[in-house]
Amino acid sequence: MSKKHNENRKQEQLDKFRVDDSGKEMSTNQGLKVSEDEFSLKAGERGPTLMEDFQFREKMTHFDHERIPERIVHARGYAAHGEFELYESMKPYTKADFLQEPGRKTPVFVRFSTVAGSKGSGELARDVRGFATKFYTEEGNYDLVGNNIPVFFIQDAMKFPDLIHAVKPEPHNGIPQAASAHDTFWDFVANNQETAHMVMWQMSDRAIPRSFRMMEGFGVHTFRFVNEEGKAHFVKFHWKPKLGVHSTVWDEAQKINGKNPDFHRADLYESIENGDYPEFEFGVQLIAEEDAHTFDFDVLDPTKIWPEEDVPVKIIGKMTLNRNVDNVFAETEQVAFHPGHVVPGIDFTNDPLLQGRLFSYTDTQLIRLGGPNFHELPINRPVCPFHNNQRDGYSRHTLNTGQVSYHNNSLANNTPKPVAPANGGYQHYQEKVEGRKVQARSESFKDHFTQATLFWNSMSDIEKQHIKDAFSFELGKVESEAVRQQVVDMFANVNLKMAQEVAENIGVAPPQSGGSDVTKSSPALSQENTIKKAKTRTVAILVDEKFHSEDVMLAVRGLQDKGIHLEFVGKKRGEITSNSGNSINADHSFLTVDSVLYDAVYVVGGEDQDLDFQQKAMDFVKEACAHYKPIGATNQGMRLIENSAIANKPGVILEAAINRFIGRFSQAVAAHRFWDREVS
Ligand code: HDE
Repeated sequence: MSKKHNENRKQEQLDKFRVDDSGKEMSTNQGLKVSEDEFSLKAGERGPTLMEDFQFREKMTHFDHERIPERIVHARGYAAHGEFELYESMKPYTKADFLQEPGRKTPVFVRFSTVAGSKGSGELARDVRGFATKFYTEEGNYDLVGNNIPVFFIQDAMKFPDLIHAVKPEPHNGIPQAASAHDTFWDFVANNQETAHMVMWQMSDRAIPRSFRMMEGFGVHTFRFVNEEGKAHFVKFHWKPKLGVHSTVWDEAQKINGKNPDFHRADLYESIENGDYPEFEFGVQLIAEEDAHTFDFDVLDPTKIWPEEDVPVKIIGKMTLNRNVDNVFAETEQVAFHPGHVVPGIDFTNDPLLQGRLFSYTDTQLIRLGGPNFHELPINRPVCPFHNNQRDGYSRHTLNTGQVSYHNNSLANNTPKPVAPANGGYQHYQEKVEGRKVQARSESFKDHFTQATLFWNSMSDIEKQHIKDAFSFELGKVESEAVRQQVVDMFANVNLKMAQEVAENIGVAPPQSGGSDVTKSSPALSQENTIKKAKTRTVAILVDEKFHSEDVMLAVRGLQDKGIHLEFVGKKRGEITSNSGNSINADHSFLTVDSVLYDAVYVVGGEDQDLDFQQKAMDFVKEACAHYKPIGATNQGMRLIENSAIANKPGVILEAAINRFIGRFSQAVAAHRFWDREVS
């Protein structure tokens, strides 16, 4: 096994497959130079196209076959390359080579996704986000195929097709796209009550993230770390974004889907292009095997978290996403993740959800990528060499030489030969198992509500309000009164008052019994306690003719120094002249952007601002206000807002002194939202 440690190895490998067609002569796929590419071969200028036009047929046939099946779940996704750097050796717990030496860097590829929607659906759906990472280690690919929510809806893979059928558009009319707000999803929830905990997360702000860069990631299942001595620890994996965990509000999310359905991918792409590389710290929670039974939940149950206050998250490394893909189809679409792609030192547990996934992912690639050779696609190739006796199949690239393709053999000296565990060969953890063959749910998996209430208890008031609003929205769209009633009755087990308030909003009887005596909370679950930074936030500067040049330039410099990304928005795109005769270029007009696409608004205006500008700027500001966003104004912009109803609200910074404005406004941007603002 090669021990060459080179974090650029994946890039170097991919570079060999890159082709730049620009400036080149055109040819067919057979290398024949093409002289005419606009007109097919015809019998006479107005005659029929001829069958012998191989060039037309090649071009059209290739086009006809351009699409592959989209992923059955997680179809809508976006990815980037990066590197993972280890801070602290995990040697006491695992022998995984990439987790041994602090400072070691491993190339990674990460794909973020929504779950329910089709490949072209809006990215701001209320949904779970996929967070799948492929580590190209020297011992083979390790895939951590996680989500941004640490628990799952169901406990056994057997139910996955049912869950997904329930959330996808209903089969009789194909409605609704990328939405859980419909009868079949909630019917599934009420009749499969292990969903309770995850549904609480799904109704929370976690399901409408501001950015892929501002989400946590979780391995969800309990995995095993196994060290050199063969000792195992149970482990849960975490990604913690350096920018904190932040969300949109639901009204805003729905509008973003219309204004820019590519909002999340554009945010990721542009951040990387701008050099604002997204960073996530990698954390592990560890439980010694012998301690696994000391908790009030079963560590094999994927509907349970290990509260961070009970089992601390040890931060052991950092991932930086620093390179966009060259080609979305070749990389993002063809990447094939699989929880079964592990390396020595990382192993599975008997979590029945994980066990089922170990079958499903390869199976799905066979249909999606058209055969068993998808590991040869550039994005899926390991960076270390691989040899075995597997041969042939659709689209085989490798030219395996020689006579022998079987084992054992003598003609090739019995090679390729298996490698002993001591030399890096993978050996399954030798867990002792014993039991009758049964189809059953373990008794220890039957508490569905304790942690759902723990989650509820951990929320701030505004987060609780958002959860109630989300339930009211989602259930408000359910036609069946019986389903609505079943759901509120079910969630009375989480919190009676919550369920009663939701019932009032959706026209069903408030449940009279239920409630929970769980009082425990976990502050780590609330986004109120997250990291807050102005860095990489985007601010729209609304500007009109004869703006105050000196102030604006100062403010722009000051805010950019804080890492804030600024875009000028005017009545039209293009040049806008200042009071001193110089000009700026408006990046956008009120026609092409909207307040929902920004984190905050800064109104500058201008001496010549006309009624049209005033009206559009106020609409922009009012919407930002309704979404609790920071609003700043100087110069003529201040005058505009001073006379409006929003002037004295929290997070509205009206400040003539530019230096003070920069300080106060950037602090407001860092705060993200002003929930104590009353909005009508
Ligand atoms: Fe997946 N899941 N899943 N899933 N999943 C797929 O694999 C499946 C589950 C997750 O960006 C599919 O290549 C089953 C949990 C992500 O390419 C498929 C079960 C978690 C992605 C599949 C689960 C995930 C997938 C569809 C229940 C979080 C996108 C296309 C046992 C820990 C990866 C594909 C990417 C994709 C099956 C449950 C995460 C069909 C059977 C739990 C992030 O194989």
